[in-house]
Amino acid sequence: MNAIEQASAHGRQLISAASTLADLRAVESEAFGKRSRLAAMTAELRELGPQERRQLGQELQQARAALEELYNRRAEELSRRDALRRAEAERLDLTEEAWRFASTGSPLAGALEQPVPRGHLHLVTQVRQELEDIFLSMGFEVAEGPEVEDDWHNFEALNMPPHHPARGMFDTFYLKAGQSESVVLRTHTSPVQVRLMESRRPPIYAVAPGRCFRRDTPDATHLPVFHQLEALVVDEGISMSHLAGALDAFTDAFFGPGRRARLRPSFFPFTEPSAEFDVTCWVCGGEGCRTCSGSGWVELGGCGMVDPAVFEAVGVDPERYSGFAWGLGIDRLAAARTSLGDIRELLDNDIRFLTQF
Ligand code: FA5
Repeated sequence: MNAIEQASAHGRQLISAASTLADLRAVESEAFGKRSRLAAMTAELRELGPQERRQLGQELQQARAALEELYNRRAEELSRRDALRRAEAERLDLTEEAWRFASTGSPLAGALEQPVPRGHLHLVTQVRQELEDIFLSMGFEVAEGPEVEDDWHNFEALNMPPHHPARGMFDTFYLKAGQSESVVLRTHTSPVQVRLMESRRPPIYAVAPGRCFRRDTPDATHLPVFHQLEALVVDEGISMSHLAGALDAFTDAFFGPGRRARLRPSFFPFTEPSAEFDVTCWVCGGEGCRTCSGSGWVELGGCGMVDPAVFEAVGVDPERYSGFAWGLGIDRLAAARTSLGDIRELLDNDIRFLTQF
């Protein structure tokens, strides 16, 4: 019994002397494992008679169990202490005092002085903001509308009732919401025209930039997610010459002199007459290339005089008011300004490309 008590005391002493988890693990075997005095005594039990063997065997087992319990408790305590020590070592002291110290004396000083690389707005965002500035300076207000639209605003109020063939011009993403095909990702910014006219009386002089979505196959001039800048002017006595004049003023402000633009007759259900607005190709200068499909011109937007059917849908008196509208492609404007041959590059996220702008 005395020997068992001594072996236990030795084990307890080893366990409590360990000051880290690693130290503790290192003494486990000697404290109560294979290399312990208790293990040696258990081996010697063989030499005793059955009565003594049973009794001492039990004592040895209890002593071992007590040491094991002590070991586990100590392990828990040390692991908590280790975690605290690690957290303390990894703590960042961001007080002004610590900062001053670091930026003077310590090896950290160099690292802190490295300039943090600054990002900047994406080219499309820069162009969008510039367009807003141009039109604000021309007396327009900037409006916006939702990207998830209902059928009324995206199509019907724009003189495209259900099954109207012109809906085919817009390869639409439908959302699973409400009645079948009643909620769409807007295919253009023209629904903002409808919202503007529904919410107030003329005069209206507004532009509305925003994201649009179409199931278009990406190519040099098309993206499935792109941006348009809608314009809407509704007032008494507005004519096509106001539309042409506003586009001219915009072309000069955005491109500077030297870029040729033209209006080409076209069709949209919500404008009459309608036109397309083209500029000379920025890649070939008008000679014909892949970007302009050989024509020398690239289409930047559609425009026209607001169709009286649209005025009627939103409750504006077509006898009293007239108006013009357009939708320009912002991504194409960005490409035109930077002579970009392929607008897919805008989405490649190649830092070498993006840092040029
Ligand atoms: C429209 O979207 C009409 N809502 C424009 C409009 C507004 C006409 C108001 C009359 C009055 P269109 O589908 O042509 O029209 O698109 C207009 C412009 O958006 C295009 O000229 C082009 O610059 C840009 N655009 C259209 N689809 C894409 C696309 N997939 N990727 C990039 N730009 C596009």
